[in-house]
Amino acid sequence: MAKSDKTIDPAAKAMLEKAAELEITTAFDRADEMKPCPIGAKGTCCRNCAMGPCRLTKEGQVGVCGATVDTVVARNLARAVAAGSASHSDHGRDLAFVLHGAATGEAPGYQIRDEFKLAEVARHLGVETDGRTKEEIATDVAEKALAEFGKQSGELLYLARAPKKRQQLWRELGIAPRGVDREVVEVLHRTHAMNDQDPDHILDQAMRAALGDGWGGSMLATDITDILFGTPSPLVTQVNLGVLKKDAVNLIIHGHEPTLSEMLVVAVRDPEMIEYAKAKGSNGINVAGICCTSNETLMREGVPSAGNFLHQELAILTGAVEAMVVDIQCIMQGLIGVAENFHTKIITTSPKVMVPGALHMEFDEHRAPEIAREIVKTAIDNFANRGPTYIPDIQENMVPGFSHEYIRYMLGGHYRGSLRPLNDAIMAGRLRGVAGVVGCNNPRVVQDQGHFDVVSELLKNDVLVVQTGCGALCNAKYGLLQGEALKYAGPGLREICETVGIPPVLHMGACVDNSRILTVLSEMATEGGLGSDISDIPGVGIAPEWMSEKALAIGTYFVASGVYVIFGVKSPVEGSEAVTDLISRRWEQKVGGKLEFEPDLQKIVQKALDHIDKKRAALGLPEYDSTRFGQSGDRRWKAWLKAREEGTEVSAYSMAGVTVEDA
Ligand code: XCC
Ligand code: SF4
Repeated sequence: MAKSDKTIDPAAKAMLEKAAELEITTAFDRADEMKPCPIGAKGTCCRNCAMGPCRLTKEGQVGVCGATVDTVVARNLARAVAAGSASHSDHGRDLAFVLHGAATGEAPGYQIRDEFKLAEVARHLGVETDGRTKEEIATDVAEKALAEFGKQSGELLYLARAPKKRQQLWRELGIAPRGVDREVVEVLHRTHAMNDQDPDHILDQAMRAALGDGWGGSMLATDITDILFGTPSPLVTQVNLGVLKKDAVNLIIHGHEPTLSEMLVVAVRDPEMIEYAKAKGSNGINVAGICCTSNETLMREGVPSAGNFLHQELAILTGAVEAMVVDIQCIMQGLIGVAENFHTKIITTSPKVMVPGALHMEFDEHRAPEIAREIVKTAIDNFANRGPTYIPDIQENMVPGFSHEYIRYMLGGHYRGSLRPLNDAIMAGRLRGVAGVVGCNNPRVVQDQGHFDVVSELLKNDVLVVQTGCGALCNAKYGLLQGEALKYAGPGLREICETVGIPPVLHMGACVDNSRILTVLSEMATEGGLGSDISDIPGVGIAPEWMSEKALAIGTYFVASGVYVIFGVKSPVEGSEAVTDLISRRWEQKVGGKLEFEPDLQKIVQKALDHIDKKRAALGLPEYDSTRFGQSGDRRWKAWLKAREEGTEVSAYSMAGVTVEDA
């Protein structure tokens, strides 16, 4: 495959050509050179003990211990789900510690920015709020949250946020998570060599651990992040490599936790720092994000995004990055090799993540502002070492920040905030259904093609799309996360977007914020008109370009919550027909949701639409008919589009403010 065929992103294409010219390899090349192990790819390699590793390649073959291929495949999937759950949840735990520090004054620089959210979370966690200071409440909230991780019995408090019917089902099946950590540990215990051997039983525990992530660790991560840094609401920012500046110090924040990156944003905006940067010959400091750190900071602070997962090495290839500051997760070790060709410093900051060859400047929440300033200063001092630069002049506007609170507010206002209009739109057939399209990039498939093709096709079919993680950053690059994207929408969806004043693709945050989607689904199910459980809703979850174990955890908690989830790329359980059947047909009988792997993008869309239509029929809703809607139209919106066509500068933000009254 020609280098430029590995991505649909013109900025990435340009950078891959640059990489070829400079003879620097990236993940795009390494994916070609590294053929995936055919046995591991199917999930049929077991290395859980030293009697193996056992590679089960022939029909009926068993491991030295006698383990069948079905057991091995199930164990491998369960372990991946546990690792993914552990990652999100450990991130959530660290945020709870920061909240505790912010409340007690031990973490100077952090504040309780969102008192409304604090009160809401306190209510969910059973923390008394009457007559108490926000610090007192936050201390208790942090302690209650931390206790959720180490809880040994009972069940997670947040399960009460799911529809009643769903909670009941979890209890009946014995998969209601007790404590976040306990369920992960139990997966590891059960999948240890020669322990739990029944695939169905093993994977029940995988669901339990995943639920502990979705309705536990991740949901706490989201909530606490909102308390500390504010609940997102729409704003305008930019995405793609063109956000890097030729004349400024460029600092990239990459990874997942917003704790340090928020402090870095404060530090780069400090006039003293800006002066220092100017004294060093630059024209100021520019900060941009990659991966989920980017999602966190762009929706709260408007920090532009340099791109999604596969852009991390490409950003360094611009030669314009003084420092890439990383914390946890999705950090390619290949960054070091690429950075060696330039002046770029890779700075690790998490006590959990060290990379040989990187500069380690450890983050400590007790002196966060000071460390942030040291890091920014290191980047500024590196500006003088910059060589030739090459920044593709490509960027796009995007409107991120659709938290579930904001969605409720935009649909019903401050006093009558509700998801009622959304349910009504689905019931009437203006919206065929909803889809969450999330997850990574994967160099085994063309970068961004899956996300773009699937989402644009769903929009055409009047499906409202919400996105998180690298999928959201992907489609932002192609203009789908702004008002102009209505050109992709079918007539009914367009009407809804015009009326409410939203883009057809809603950015809901980072990967831990998939928990926001759970909250929306739960509210849709209890609002009335769309059944009484998440599994009744005409909706799907899709991860077209997944690569991470975290994606498997997310997929699994959505399935266990009742959602049909389709993953692209390839199946990690291909080696076992029994497990493939178990996580689809059997799980659908059990929990109402199912997990399927489907590499063909067109088939993904077809399966999604078929499922949505099936759910519509089960609810007795009118059959979807695209010709029934789309006759109305917001005049201001049309004028806006026209102005845009004529080349008049109109900010996409004006869209976010368009209300029914304006129409
Ligand atoms: Fe990582 Fe969250 Fe995947 Fe992106 S989407 S590649 S996990 S950064 Ni989460
Ligand atoms: Fe082989 Fe069984 Fe050991 Fe796995 S647990 S490596 S299948 S002997």
